Amino acid sequence: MAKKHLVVDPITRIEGHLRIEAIIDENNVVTDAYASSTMFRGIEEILKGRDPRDCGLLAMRICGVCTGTHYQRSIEAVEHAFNVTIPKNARLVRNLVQGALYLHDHIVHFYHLHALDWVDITEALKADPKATVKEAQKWAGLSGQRPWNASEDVYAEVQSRVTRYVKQGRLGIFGNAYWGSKGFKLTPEQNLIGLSHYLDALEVQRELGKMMAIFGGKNPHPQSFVVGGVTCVQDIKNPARIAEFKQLLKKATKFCKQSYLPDVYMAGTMYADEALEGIGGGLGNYMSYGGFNQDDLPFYESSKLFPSGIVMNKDLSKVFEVDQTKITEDVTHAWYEGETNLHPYEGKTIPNYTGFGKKEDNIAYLDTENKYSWIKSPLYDDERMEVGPLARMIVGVAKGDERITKYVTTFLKQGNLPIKVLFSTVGRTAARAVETEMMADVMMEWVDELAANTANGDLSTWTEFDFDNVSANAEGFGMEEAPRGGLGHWIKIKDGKVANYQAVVPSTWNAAPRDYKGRLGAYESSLIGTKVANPDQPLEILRTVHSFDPCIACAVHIIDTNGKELGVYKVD
Ligand code: NFE
Ligand code: MG
Repeated sequence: MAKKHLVVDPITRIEGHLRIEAIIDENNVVTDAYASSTMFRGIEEILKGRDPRDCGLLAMRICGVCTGTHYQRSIEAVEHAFNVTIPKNARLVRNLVQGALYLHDHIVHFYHLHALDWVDITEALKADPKATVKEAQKWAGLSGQRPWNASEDVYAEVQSRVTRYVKQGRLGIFGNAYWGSKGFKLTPEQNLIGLSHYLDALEVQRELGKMMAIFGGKNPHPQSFVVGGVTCVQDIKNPARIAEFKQLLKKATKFCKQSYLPDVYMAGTMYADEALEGIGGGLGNYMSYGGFNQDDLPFYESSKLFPSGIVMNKDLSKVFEVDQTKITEDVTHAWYEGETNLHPYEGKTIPNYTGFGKKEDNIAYLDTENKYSWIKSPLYDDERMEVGPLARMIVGVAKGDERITKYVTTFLKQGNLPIKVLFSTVGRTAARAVETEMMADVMMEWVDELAANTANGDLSTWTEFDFDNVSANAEGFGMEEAPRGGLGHWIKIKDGKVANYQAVVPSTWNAAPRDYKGRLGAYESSLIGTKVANPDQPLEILRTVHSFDPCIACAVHIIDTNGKELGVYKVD
């Protein structure tokens, strides 16, 4: 039997526009895969010629999801160029706002973007509510927790609510998924737990948005950060505001420990066979830029909550240091023109849309021999890298970071899972949950530190600098760990204005197409070897791509209206 060419476009339950084409063999195993962003944005170009102090507010419009992280990186790039170090309160506030973004993004990702790859909602309707309580106790019990919102009444109510939708034929947010696929492995009771927590997480995410707004002024797109510090002076002075933040953090922490982690134990155990086979593992090269300043040195000298480093070929015995000068972007297979493999300081964003390739039966396929995506291919020292929560956990463990090692080993021990499971789709999803718990715990320390520091009378929020004397000609970068992985902004300033601006973003690293040597990007590589239970329902492809939490707006940083096929899915 001939190979089949699958097209999944658009990939839903992500941010932005992503198309996957996969070739599957006669056993429905993926033998080749291509990831393409079908959307172009031009924010880097928009920043040229501006006052560097304005970049943060514009650069954060790169994304509507991880908004505050771009804001901070942009401001840090300018602070780096100006040699400005921010005060302690500003560092803590920035950590807290970005920490809340982690909790928000990861919880929304697991429940609202990824859970339906593991959980079959229609099966949940067959569950016995009483047995479901027992089941929830079992998974929460692995880490000594009580289960989140678990009672027969709650589960029966969730069932009857969703049954009403189903009977009325309006599944709403649960419509058009691959219900009934053989790729789903949870029991009806486990599916009901997942469904119930999906609904609860809708409320939790609202509270997490409030946390970002307390110190950010608003959310999304906070606006209380400026070059030199933060402007939320009134909020850090006010113990009631800090207490409000802390209260919301406590609730989110509880949800994380009683719902998120137990559900990941549950899914991880039920899908452990795939994890042990390494399904979705991909490149095996992991990079962390390092993230969250732990002291008040400039960010590029500060000790980090997430250490920086590179692990190659899944070999945890060696960690290589990250040197930003070794980052380049290749555009051989991306819809851009000009010189390739440039460092971001010299980087160019010149669109060159060459369209799709061959057309068969009215379906245009990607021109994979040539250019086929709006995403550039970043390289580190001429190597492909995966970034994100899994990379952070792997680099942390390989570097012997005490805190990360403790959270990872506790998770694996309690779940009775070997470390090998990490190198898989399941592992990527589990790593995100582990770091969410760790982040929630660390944030409690930061908020206490902020409260103590302000109570001691330190109310400084801004470091003064003389713009006219620092700005004329300079360059700088901001590099951090955004929720989805290493994020860098590079700025060159000439005559006090932005001369060049480049952002290399987590989803650029992960969602990139092939490079000039024909090597696969992280998504592409992770799909190879995946078995699709039913090619009419490419659930397994979605599960692995979703495990990276794609954000394509970020990755490409104007919308192409040509050659876009919405909802096309083709088997030939
Ligand atoms: Ni648009 Fe983002 C994050 C950044 S991109 S969500 O996290 O930076 O992958
Ligand atoms: Mg870029």
